[in-house]
Formats: sequence, structure tokens, C-alpha cells
Amino acid sequence: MLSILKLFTAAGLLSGSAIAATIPTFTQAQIDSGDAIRQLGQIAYDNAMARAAKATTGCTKDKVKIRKEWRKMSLADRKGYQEAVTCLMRSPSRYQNIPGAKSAWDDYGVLHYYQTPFVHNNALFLLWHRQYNWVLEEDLKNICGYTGVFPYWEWGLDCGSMDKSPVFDGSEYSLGGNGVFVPNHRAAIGGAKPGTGGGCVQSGPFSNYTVNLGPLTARQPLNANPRCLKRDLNDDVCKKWASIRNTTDVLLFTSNIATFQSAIQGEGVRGDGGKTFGSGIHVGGHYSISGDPGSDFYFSSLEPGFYLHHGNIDRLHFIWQNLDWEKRQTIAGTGTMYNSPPSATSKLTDNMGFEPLNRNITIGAAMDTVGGSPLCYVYEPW
Ligand SMILES: *[C@@H]1O[C@H](CO)[C@@H](O)[C@H](O)[C@H]1NC(C)=O
Ligand SMILES: *[C@@H]1O[C@H](CO)[C@@H](O)[C@H](O)[C@H]1NC(C)=O
Ligand SMILES: *[C@@H]1O[C@H](CO)[C@@H](O)[C@H](O)[C@H]1NC(C)=O
Ligand SMILES: [Cu+2]
Repeated sequence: MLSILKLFTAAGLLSGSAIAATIPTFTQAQIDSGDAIRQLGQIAYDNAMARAAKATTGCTKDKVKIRKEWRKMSLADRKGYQEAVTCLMRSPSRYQNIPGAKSAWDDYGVLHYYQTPFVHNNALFLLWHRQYNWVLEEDLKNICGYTGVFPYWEWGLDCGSMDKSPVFDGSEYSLGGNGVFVPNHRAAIGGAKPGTGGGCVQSGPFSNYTVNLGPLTARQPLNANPRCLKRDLNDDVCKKWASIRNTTDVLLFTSNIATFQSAIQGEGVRGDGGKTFGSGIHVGGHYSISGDPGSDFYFSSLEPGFYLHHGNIDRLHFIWQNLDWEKRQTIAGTGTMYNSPPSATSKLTDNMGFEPLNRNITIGAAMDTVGGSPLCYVYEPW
């Protein structure tokens, strides 16, 4: 009895490492410096690669694509990615009769708008957005010829110096700069200081991007409402909810999928050892960018940074899964937001909708990033 008590106390100190044998224990300094998450990322990478190495068809080791943090990508890929997104903005929409869908890029806004009530705060959140990013990767390749690395953005590397982020510094190799500073504005989320922008993006790539759809509050959100891209980079939000510690904590203190996905989305759940997660890293990453459409729950995917942000969310899911792969191929919850209206418990054989951008797949088909039907990629630690 005493020894069990001791075990719990020791595990409660810093990490819930008793759960999966492969998870080492870390000091707070290792967690805060990023040493911990880099090690976890490497374990996950090796485990996923080992699975691919055993495959004889489908996603074999030689076919696995390696996703990287934006600043670890070559300059050519950073430019190539950003130019391919611009190319989608000039390519025709696949929707009929959506007045605001002016391009293949806008299609992502329409799909996300339709799917929002069915793919957030529920069983589909992680795997639908995983597949959504893959659909974009396919479009960048098939429509715009980009075959380079697909990116993710580790917010935690930029908390406190957001406008110097290689993603948002306004350089030729970024996704454009911050919005121009608007005095006396509030943060897009309560409990945070205002950001450093708020107005239109006027430097770098996407400074000429016309946002067509939304906002959600418009009477007809799918009608054309051409306007500039706005950003409001926010270091305070990043420090409070998207720091390297915040991100690593989710990996270390959640041992089942229900807790993991709730912790990420700031649903007030408690993790191992009573850990709390505040507003959650999903909200933290989104509101570190903020702006229009960046802060718009339904249309945020029209912000080019969205996919790098969700790349990081997917990377965390990938790491978490691969730290204990045999036990972590499950889902939890239903197919409606906060189960409202109430709906059936989701099954791995349930459908996820991506038409007309790509074919629908089942939830289970997106479970393994090296599963080969269709996914075949891993995340490299930064
Ligand atoms: C934006 O448009 C102007 C005018 O067409 C052009 O001179 C400028 O190079 C464009 N900037 C970017 C980043 O595409
Ligand atoms: C996020 O991490 C920072 C330190 O990086 C910490 O001050 C803050 O309390 C954490 N937030 C949550 C919700 O744990
Ligand atoms: C694809 O998914 C959407 C959304 O769930 C659904 O409305 C549509 O009928 C599906 N299409 C097919 C061919 O199953
Ligand atoms: Cu979403």
C-alpha cells in the first residue's frame, strides 16, 4: 500500500510516465527548454518509421514524407509552399453556386464552414483536421505542382517574439507580416493583453490576398465580402496557452484520448496528477495569430497560417499516439460539437466529409499517419 502511494506521488511530481513504458521522466528545465518535447518527438518518429519499415505495400519506408517545422525547411520549400498557396488562390473553385467561393483556396473556407459543427469539440476533431491538412497537401501538389515539405509551426518557439517569427516576419520566406497596429484594440480572447497588430497585413506574401468569405457574423457568410487579411500577433496569448511547456504538458499528463483531445481544446478537463490546461493549445495557437479570418471559428482556415498551426496540433497527436501506439488508436465522443444536439457515439467506420475537395474517408482511415490509406508521413522534431 505504502509503495503504491509512493509511486503515485513520484509520478505526480512531473510526468505521468507510469502510463507508457517508453515515456522518460523529465525535469521542469527539460520541459521548458524544449529538450523534453524534442525527445518525445524523436521516440514517436522512430516508432512510426519502424512501422513503415515493416510495410511491404502502401506506405513503405521509402515513401514516407517528412514534415518539418517551418524554420527547418529550405528557403526554396518555404517559398514554394507559399507560392503554391497563392496559386490555389488563382485556381477555380470546385463548388457550384457559392457566390463567395472565388478560388480553390476559398473552397477550404466553405468546407470548414459546413463541417465546423461536426468536427470540433467531438470525436472527429483531431482526425478530420489531420485529413483536411492532407487534402491541402494533395491540392498543392496536384493543382499547383508543389511537392516539397509540408510544414508545421511550433508556436512555443515564438512566444515573446511573435513578429520575428520566421512564419510571420514579413520576409520573402514567411507567410507575410503582422497586421498594422491599431491603437486601443482588445485581444480576440478574454484574459489576454491586446496583440501588436489588428489591421491589414501590408508586408510580405499575402499582403495582396483578398479574403472573400465570411465573417461568420455576416448575414450571408457564403456571399462575397472582399476585404484585406488582418492579423494581430499576440505574445501574451502564446505565453499563456501555447508555450513549449503548455504543449509538452499535454503530452505528458494525458493518458487517454478523451483527456488528450479535451486538454488540447481547453475543455476544462484535468489530466494526470490533477493537471489543468487553461484555454488549451488549440485556442492558444489560433489566437497567437488572431485577426480576420484568423479568429473566426468557422472561416479561420482562410488564414494561411491555419495549416501550420493545425500541423502542430496534428504533430502532437502523432507524438502522443506513437508514444504508446498499441493503446492509442482510439476515438472518444460523438459527431456533434459538445454532443449538441445529442448524437451517436462515433465509430472508426463513420464517414468524414471532404467533398468536393477530395474523397470522403472513414475516421479510422486517418488513424495512422503511416497507414497508407491514404496517409504516409511523419513529423520531424524541430
Ligand atoms: C501586390 O500588388 C502590387 C500591385 O499589383 C505589386 O506591385 C506587389 O508586388 C504585390 N505584392 C505581393 C507581395 O505580391
Ligand atoms: C503555460 O506555460 C507557461 C510557462 O511557459 C505558464 O506560465 C502557464 O501557466 C501555462 N499555462 C497553463 C494553462 O498551464
Ligand atoms: C461525403 O460526406 C458528406 C459529409 O458527411 C456527405 O454529406 C456526403 O454524402 C458524403 N458523400 C459520399 C459519396 O459518401
Ligand atoms: Cu477547424
